[in-house]
Amino acid sequence: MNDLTRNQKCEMFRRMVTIRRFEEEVKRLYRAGEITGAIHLYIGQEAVAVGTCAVLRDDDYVTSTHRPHGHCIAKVFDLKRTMAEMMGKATGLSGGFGGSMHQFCKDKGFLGGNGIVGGGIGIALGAAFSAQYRGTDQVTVCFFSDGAANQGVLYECLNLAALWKFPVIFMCENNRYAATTPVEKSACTKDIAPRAAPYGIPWAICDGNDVLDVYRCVSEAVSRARAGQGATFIEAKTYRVEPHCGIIADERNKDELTTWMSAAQDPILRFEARLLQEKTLSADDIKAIREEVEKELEDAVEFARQSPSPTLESFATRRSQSYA
Ligand SMILES: Cc1ncc(C[n+]2csc(CCOP(=O)(O)OP(=O)(O)O)c2C)c(N)n1
Ligand SMILES: [Mg+2]
Repeated sequence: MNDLTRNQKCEMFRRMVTIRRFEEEVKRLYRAGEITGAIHLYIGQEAVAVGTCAVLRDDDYVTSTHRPHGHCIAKVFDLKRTMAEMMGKATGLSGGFGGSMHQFCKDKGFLGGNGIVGGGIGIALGAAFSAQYRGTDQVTVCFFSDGAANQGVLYECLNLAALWKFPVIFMCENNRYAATTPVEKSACTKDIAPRAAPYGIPWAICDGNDVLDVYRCVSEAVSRARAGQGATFIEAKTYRVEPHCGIIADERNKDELTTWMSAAQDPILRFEARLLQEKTLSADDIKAIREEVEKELEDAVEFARQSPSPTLESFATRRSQSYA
């Protein structure tokens, strides 16, 4: 994409590496017992969150899923408070009461992860309605995956979004699995995005492992939404590299996994190769970015470890703030 500056591409690369390293660290801390509860890792899908959120403003809205860390980092970019929330600490984005699946940040328009598959879709519709009603040009992006694409709420929301021309983008991350069910066993068609066609909603399919392709596709959708032309449905073809969550056995074909993690498919390696090839970044720049990310991650873990646990009083304060 020629319209992106060096700084923008650099920032996109940094955020993708940050998400990858954050997730690897979460996995390690989970195994060490420092993070508890269920965790769903976003490794392999970094280009979707980053390519999408790079188009958005701070006052645009995002709704997420049970796999929210990547979306949260891409939109909010506060590693300390995100890691503190993972550890259930009072300094966390949700005051330590949300954990992995319920990170939330009103100031940056991050309307939360969601333990209910498809639960974010109706919330996104409400946020889009609110922006339209208030006469702003804010856009809402609703992330969900192939499993959620079979929930009835999606089709109720597509209908209303089309009818009332809501400024909303339905971003379906087709990562090929819903828990252990491959998409071929849950979807009657190869592609999910054309399901928007009968509602008159424009749709597109992008390479979810190519951050620039995601950015291009979302840019068009955001322009349309800001111009009052309504919703878009995007399907990003990607792959969930980690098992569904910490407790479920992974019975996927190992060759499939190897292919998606190869230099030709891994979203970070692909972007890195491109940045080097077009001389946007040098090998030294890449090394420096990776080192900075390590340092920021170390600081975030330390911040989370040193933070206090929430108290009952902080729960009451948080509730009254949330509804203010
Ligand atoms: C309404 C509802 N049904 C079932 C579940 C259990 N569940 C949690 S995650 C998941 C799979 C979701 O798959 P998908 O939408 O493809 O998301 P992905 O895990 O690929 O990100 C299921 C069935 C749930 N949390 N909520
Ligand atoms: Mg899925």
